[in-house]
Parts: sequence; C-alpha cells; structure tokens
Amino acid sequence: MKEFKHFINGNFVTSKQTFDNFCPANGRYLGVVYEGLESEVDLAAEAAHAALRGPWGKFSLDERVSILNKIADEITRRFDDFVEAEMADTGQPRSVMEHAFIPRAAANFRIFSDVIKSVPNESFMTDTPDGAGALNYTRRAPKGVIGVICPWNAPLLLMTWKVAPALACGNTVIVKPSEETPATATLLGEVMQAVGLPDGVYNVVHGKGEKSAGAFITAHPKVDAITFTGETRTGTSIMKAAAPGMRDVSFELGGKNAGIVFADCDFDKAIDSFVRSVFLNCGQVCLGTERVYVERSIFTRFVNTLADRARALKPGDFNDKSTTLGPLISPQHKEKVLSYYRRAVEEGANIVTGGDVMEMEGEWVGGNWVQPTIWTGLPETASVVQEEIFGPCCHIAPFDKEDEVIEFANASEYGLSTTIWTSDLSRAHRLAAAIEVGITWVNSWFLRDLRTAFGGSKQSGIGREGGVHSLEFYTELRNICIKL
Ligand code: NAD
Ligand code: 6OD
Repeated sequence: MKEFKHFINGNFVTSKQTFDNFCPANGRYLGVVYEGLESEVDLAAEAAHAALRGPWGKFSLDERVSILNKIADEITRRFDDFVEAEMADTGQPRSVMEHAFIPRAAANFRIFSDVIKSVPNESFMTDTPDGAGALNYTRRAPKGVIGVICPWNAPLLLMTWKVAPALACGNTVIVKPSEETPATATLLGEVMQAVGLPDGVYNVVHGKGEKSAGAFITAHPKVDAITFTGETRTGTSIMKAAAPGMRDVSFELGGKNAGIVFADCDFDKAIDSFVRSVFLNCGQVCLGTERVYVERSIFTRFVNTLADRARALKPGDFNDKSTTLGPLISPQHKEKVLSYYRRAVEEGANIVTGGDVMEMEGEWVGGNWVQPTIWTGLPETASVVQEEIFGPCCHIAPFDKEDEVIEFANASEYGLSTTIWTSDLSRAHRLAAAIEVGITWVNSWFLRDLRTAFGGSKQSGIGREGGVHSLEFYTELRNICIKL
C-alpha cells in the first residue's frame, strides 16, 4: 500500500488522521494520505520560518539559480516516476502527461532561474538643494513563508508554477496539494532531498480545505503570503483568512472562457484547436472553452465537424498512447458535471452530441466517465452558458456582427482567457483590445511563453504570475536612498 506522507523540514512524516486516494479512471485504491491539521501546519510553519534564517537565507543568487536547475534536472531524470504518479492520480492520458504537464514542471524551475538571474533593479539619481544629489536604488527581498494552495487539474504544473518563482526569490513554501492528487507534490520532496535543498525550504502538508490543512495554512500567522489556484468561491474564503495580518494574495481562479470563430479562419486548424480547448484533460482546464461563438455562415459546418471529432475521442486506458480522453477527477465532480448536463436539457438545449455518462467496459467501469458533450440553442442567460462547469462540454452559438460577439464574450463574471480564430489581423487586434480577459490567444490556444503575464480579470483572479511579473508577488521591493 502506498502512503502519501507530509514532507516537513526535510523529512517524510505521518499524522494521526488519514483519508484514501483512488484513481479516477478505474476507482482503484491508490493508497492512504495523511491529513495535516493544526499541529502539522505549525511544524511546517516553524520549519519554513527557521529556514529563512538558516542556510537558505544565506544562499547567494548563484547558489539559488544552481539549485533550481538541479531540481529541473532531477525532475527530468525521474520523468517516468512523475508521469506514472500523475496518471494514477488524475487518470489523464500518458500523451498529455509526457508532452505537456510533466515537462512544464522542469521548465518552470528553469525559467525562474533565468528570470531571477537577469532581472534589473531600478535606480534614480535625485537632485538635492546642495547640488550633491542622492542615489535611489531598489533591492528585492523575499516575502517570507509562502502558503501554496493547489488544485487537482494539472497538479505538478500548477504547483511548480508557484513553488519555482517562490524559491527563486528566496522564500520558503508550505504546499498543500489537492486532496484528490497528493502524489507528485510528495515525489517532489524526494527531488528536494536529492538535490540538497536545505531543510524547511519546501514543505508539503497534505489535507483538505475547510477545518483541515488548507484553512490552517491560510490562517497561520507565520505564513506571510498566500498563492492559490482553484475555484473563485474558495478564493473568497482564502481572502478572508488572509486579512488578519494584511497578508498578500495571488489568485488564479475560475473561468467561463469564450472562443470566437470567424468565417475567414483556417477551418481545419480551428477545429483541431477546439478539440483541445474543449476536451483536453476532460475539459478540466481553467483556460478551456465552454462558450463557442461561430460566425453564422459556417455555424452548422463547425458544429457538425466538432461533434464528429468529439464522438471520435477515445476514452479508457491512460497508459495506451492512443487514448485521447480521460475521466473526471472524482465521483463528486462527475455528479456536478452531470447536474449541468441535466440542467442544459431543462433550460431547452439542443444536444448535438453526448449529454450522459459514458458506458465503459472492464476495469474502467469504476471510473468517473462522462460523454463529451456539445449543446446549441440556449439563451446567453442560461446557467449552462454562464457558470463554470469544468467538464468536457461546450455550448455553441451563432453570431452575425463583431460588436455582438464582443458583447457575448464579455457578458460573464469571469475574465480568464479567450481564443479568437480569424485571418483578419486588424480584427484580431480590435477584439483582443475589447475582450475583458487576462489572456487572449489568436489562432492558437494554451500556447505558453513563460515570460509573459498570466492571470485573470474580473472574478478569474488577482495579480499576474509569469516572468518578472511573478517577482511582484514573491518579493518585497525595498528602496534605498543614499545622500551623496
Ligand atoms: P478548489 O477551490 O475546490 O480547491 C483548490 C484547493 O483549495 C484544494 O487544495 C483545496 O483543498 C483547497 N481548499 C478548499 N477550501 C479551502 C479553504 N476554505 N481554505 C483553504 N484551502 C481550501 O478547486 P479545485 O476543484 O481543486 O480546482 C478547480 C478550480 O480551479 C476550477 O474552478 C478552475 O477554473 C480553477 N483553476 C484555475 C486556474 C487558473 O489559472 N485561473 C488554473 C487551474 C484551475
Ligand atoms: O500555463 C500556466 O502557467 C497555467 N497556470 C495554466 C493553467 C491551467 C489551468 O488549468
């Protein structure tokens, strides 16, 4: 039996309470997870605090850069272990793990080692009445102990997207992986031991949210700032928990992203891209497209072609390289997605394809499978068009005018990302300026340059991470004024 232990102060440790971990693709028991409560969070906070004043606090920039690169190397060396662990935890296909999610973890450490090495600090020469002047310059100091609260949908990618810049800037971290996906954060503890990261710099406390490790970390007075990826509702609770002590927060939250397809686009490339943006990771991608708007002249062709491609997706064995569809993360999430499938019918949707559970065979019967689903015919006010479902589904609506589709895209409380398909570059620029999101992709989707600002507008987030933007959150900028 596998045990998912906490990693505190450089050691793997257990605690009294436990919960079980299951594979979402087949319901197989994966092992026992130790649940961290107040005492484990206290130990991790003490260790993380002490490490700031210990050897880690004295690491030179070069030493930090060197250890970040060693972490990336060690993740790459243990690539297969990470792939296996994350496949079992999420049930998602090997191809997604091997080509996207696991390589990104190593890339996250490399990019922030580059950023921290090359970022300049500002300086000003200031005039003074005596004519001698003054020199102002800035230094970046680590913020301290960072609480890192993670979701389950791309566990290692999203966790290292926060841990790498936090360490690059000289902070220490207490990570709480999602209770659904404890494996890769634990494995990363082994990586940290192997590369010789000082004790207490990287800590993992497993557990749940309310009345568990999540709430105890975010409320802990020794946690100086909190970075969180997850649901907007959870973000609201965490913001309240962060208020005492005026702790800073960085949030990557939910989305209800619009995709916009003009008749002049490269149709085949657009379809390929929407197969990914709607169904990748079984639709459990915050950047995924759940609202698609298609110019009326190609609407029927687009709907039928995407539906054919949805029906051709191959669910099942995540180890099989030809598998293209994974399961939902949990029975609870499956029930949530199916409740939207039922609601779509109640709200008057036309079901183009899907709309039900996926009948599976053999060992996969025990997994959380639902059909890839496409609806048309709903009004923009329908809850299925307004609320984040986080499943393999989308609603497709026709549009006639550019202004009209901008209005549709912006009629959302969320503002994470959009994908626009057109060969008219002027139009692409106009739409990109008008749509209220943090990230716009034109003729592409989820094409990442890790130096760019990543984050959401409206209820999709607070702050930006990526490249130098991560330093805004993970460091405290100090100004020094020297009278000459
Ligand atoms: P979630 O909010 O349910 O849980 C995320 C984490 O928060 C988990 O570790 C959970 O245990 C913890 N948590 C829950 N309640 C807490 C509390 N009161 N205090 C402290 N911690 C608490 O999210 P999820 O279901 O794991 O992830 C899916 C959501 O994440 C979707 O809404 C998706 O859009 C969003 N997401 C956003 C981005 C982005 O970049 N904007 C990226 C990935 C996922
Ligand atoms: O690519 C990233 O940096 C990122 N944060 C992706 C988020 C994916 C959400 O599911």
